[in-house]
Amino acid sequence: MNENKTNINWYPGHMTKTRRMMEENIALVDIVIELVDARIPYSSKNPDLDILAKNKHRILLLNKCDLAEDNATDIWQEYFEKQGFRVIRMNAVKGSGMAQVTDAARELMKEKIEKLKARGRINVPIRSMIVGIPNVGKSTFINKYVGKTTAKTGDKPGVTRGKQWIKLKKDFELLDTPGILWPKFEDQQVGLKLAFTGAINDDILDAETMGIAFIDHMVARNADCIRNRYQIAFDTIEEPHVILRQIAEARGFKQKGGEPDLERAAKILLDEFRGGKLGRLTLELPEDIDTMLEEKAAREAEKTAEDKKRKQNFKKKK
Ligand SMILES: Nc1nc2c(ncn2[C@@H]2O[C@H](COP(=O)(O)OP(=O)(O)O)[C@@H](O)[C@H]2O)c(=O)[nH]1
Ligand SMILES: [Mg+2]
Repeated sequence: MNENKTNINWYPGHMTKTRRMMEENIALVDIVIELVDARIPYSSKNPDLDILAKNKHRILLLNKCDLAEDNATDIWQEYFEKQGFRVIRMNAVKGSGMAQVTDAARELMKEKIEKLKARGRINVPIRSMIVGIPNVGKSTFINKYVGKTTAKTGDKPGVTRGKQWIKLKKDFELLDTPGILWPKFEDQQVGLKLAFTGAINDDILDAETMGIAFIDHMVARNADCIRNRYQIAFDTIEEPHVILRQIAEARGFKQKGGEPDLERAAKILLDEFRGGKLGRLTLELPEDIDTMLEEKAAREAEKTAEDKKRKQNFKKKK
């Protein structure tokens, strides 16, 4: 992806406040359940939660599995399990994977609960909260998970300081509002993938730039998904903007003067990707992340070397 063409800055002003609230809420729970987007499991994972939820049990939900490639999801599941996460594949819209969440939570808490019971405690509720970046499916998950059978436990003054808990089972309570986490800001590629999936606002980039970046990304990985969807032929070394033009022509999108309407084509392309119409697509694999991080480290090393040289030259001149 061209580093210069796009310059995204989506740093939210109120991140400090969010972080503080998150810390307070995490302190109240036993388990932090993070949702990530199975199409971009790395890019949609909050970078700071490892520190924020340091001493907590963690469950990772690979959500929107229905939109991702199964074999890629297998790879990601293994990747995160190796890092010590309890991983559950999820389609929050359909409600698949839900029962596993409660089971996993009970299992994670088993030892602690047994200890408490041995000391005479009768009911030991497991408390958890849902967190994740915007649009990852938190509300959808909670609505489906909670269903109609449960009731809010309401305020428990003194204990929860005004927090609302949803009692899901006799032994299971969920904080009723999810924690909205900030996305990664570390790399342009991450930003673009967040934009492709709709995790960050569309108005950060103009549609045409985003469409071209998306084509650039997809053509290298799976050109056929675009060829098949729009019934167009192109070589994988073709310029992305030419492919966007082909899409506009294939769909008959024209501007007033008769020129292909690239903006409309780009919007449709992204919409169709998000809606799963290009097929089930995972935009990144662990190996891509390794490459990205290596490239980033190389860039930084180069910059440090350049800075050093500049400083030396400056000294020499003096
Ligand atoms: N295909 C698919 N769409 C999902 C899934 N989970 C959530 N969505 C959709 O993603 C969008 C954002 O979901 P929402 O729950 O509002 O995300 P939140 O911002 O994290 O609360 C909505 O259009 C949901 O219907 C899923 O597992 N599969
Ligand atoms: Mg929501």
